[in-house]
Amino acid sequence: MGFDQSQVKHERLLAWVGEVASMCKPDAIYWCDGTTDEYNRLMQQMVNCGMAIPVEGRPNSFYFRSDPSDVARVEDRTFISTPQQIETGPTNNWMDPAELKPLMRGLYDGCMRGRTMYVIPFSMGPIGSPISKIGIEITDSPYVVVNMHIMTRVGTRVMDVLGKDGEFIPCLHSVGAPLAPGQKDALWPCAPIERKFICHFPDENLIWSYGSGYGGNALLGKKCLALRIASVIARREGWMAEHMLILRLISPAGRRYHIAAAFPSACGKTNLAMMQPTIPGWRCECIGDDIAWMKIGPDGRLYAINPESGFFGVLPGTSYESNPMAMETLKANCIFTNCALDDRGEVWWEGMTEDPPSHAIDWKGKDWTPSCDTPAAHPNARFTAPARQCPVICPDWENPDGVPIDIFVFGGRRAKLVPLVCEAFDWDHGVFLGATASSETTAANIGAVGNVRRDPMAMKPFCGYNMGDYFSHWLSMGDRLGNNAPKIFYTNWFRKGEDGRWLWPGFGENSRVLKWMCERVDRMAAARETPIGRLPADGALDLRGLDIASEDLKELLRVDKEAWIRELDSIREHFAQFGDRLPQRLWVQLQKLEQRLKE
Ligand code: OXD
Ligand code: MN
Repeated sequence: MGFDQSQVKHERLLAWVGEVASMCKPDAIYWCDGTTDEYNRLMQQMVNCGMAIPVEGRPNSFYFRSDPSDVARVEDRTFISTPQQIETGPTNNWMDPAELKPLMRGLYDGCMRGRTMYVIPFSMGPIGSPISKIGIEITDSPYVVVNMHIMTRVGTRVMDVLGKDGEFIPCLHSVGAPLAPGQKDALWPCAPIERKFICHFPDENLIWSYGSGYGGNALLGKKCLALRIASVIARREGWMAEHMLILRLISPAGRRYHIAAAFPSACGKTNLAMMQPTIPGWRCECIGDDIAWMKIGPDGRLYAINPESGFFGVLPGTSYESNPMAMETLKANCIFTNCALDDRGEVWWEGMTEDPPSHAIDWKGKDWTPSCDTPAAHPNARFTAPARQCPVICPDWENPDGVPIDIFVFGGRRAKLVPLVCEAFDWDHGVFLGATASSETTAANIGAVGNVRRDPMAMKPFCGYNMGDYFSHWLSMGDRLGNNAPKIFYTNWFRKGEDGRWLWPGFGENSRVLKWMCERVDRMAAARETPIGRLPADGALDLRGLDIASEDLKELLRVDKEAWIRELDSIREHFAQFGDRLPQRLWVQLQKLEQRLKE
């Protein structure tokens, strides 16, 4: 029944757990051992109180509905707290720790009354890998515990590695809904939006989250630790923590290429990570779908691991057509949050099947039929699935040494202007492409949908320090990698024609674009120089067997100089916000782009 606290010999850990307990005042403390038995027991408790519903037809899978206010990451309520505001930069919300800490202590005071406080020892990355980090999450949410079981490596083995004095990153989470004696619990307890706080104290490697049970706000190993805090540690220690999928592409000759790709939330990262190439003989294996930690190896190349052990993916739009490997991954042992349940008790979401069920209970628990004008599943409904269940998981996905990266891809969702693919002239130009990446916003973050925003390296919501310094870190990694640096590309799968139609079919057909990149690495494919970068030369993209109109292809690869010249001002404005923290080398890149466009 959990890990026995008397076995814990780590004084600092015991002291921290004691401090948190006296502040939050839970009814009980439970140390998680990470066993299947523990998972089953907690799930059963949640089923018994009506919070979880077993899913029909998917063994050991459960369905949850969140509170309607708690459906996505809350960027407005996410803070990076350093003594000097300049250290967090213009893209983060800042608060002085001297102000934020007392405010948070006030909220945490007694916040776990009536609840159990769970202590979750977890490893980001294979346990014991030199790239991995240990965290301890304290939470009062059993939903968080079961999700952490899937998304990270939890339990006794982590405690063994931690020993008496190992380093850990303290992560404190509460749903912010204390219970008075006899008070009935909500099915999804959380605090109202103005009392949600997702706080990071990078100088202390500390995370304090309050008021939300949603994955990105509550599973603290993911965005908070593996990106915001890890990005700060990575800069300090000379490695990289990036919002990137990792995949291995294997050519018919058996040559392996490793690709790490950064796209903003809900731009198809999970689909690309598990993509099934349509080009005969090519195969793809998935290593990770969201986060890459990368270090320079003894041979001077850049090696990547996926710090997570599960996928927390968007359900709407996931189907046997868009992502068959994800659909296979979801057959058992999964958690579904905020989709719909049909009359058989099976999960359903928009885009899953061509025909919707004739009746369902929607994500708010209301009757739903196809004639309703609201969707049955929330657009940011999610699955939590063990990575090992993915049929194309790479045999090296847990290799503690990681895999050597050949190619970086940046991208975003732009209906106009940005071509299907372009290759950077060199590392600095690649960093420029990443630093100016832009995308139309989606449902993964609360706020307006469809605005164009700059999302450098897809890290805008996740970089834990001044983004100007982050760009400098990228440049210095390139300097250290020299000739071993991965080649950098930029893609846009979402360009539309005048008639509003997507011009590129996407999904498995994206393998054609990745193949061109691999051939560029091996100097086997031709490119044409344009002012914005190198694009596939005529005939260089392998389009055999693809039915695509030649005008569509032309439009996909068109570089509209006039429109790009109009884009320069917005890049200048974007760069200007970083003041003297923006590396001069990026201003030089902007000047060069302008010259090339005006030549
Ligand atoms: C995610 C995100 O959940 O980027 O992965 O929002
Ligand atoms: Mn993500």
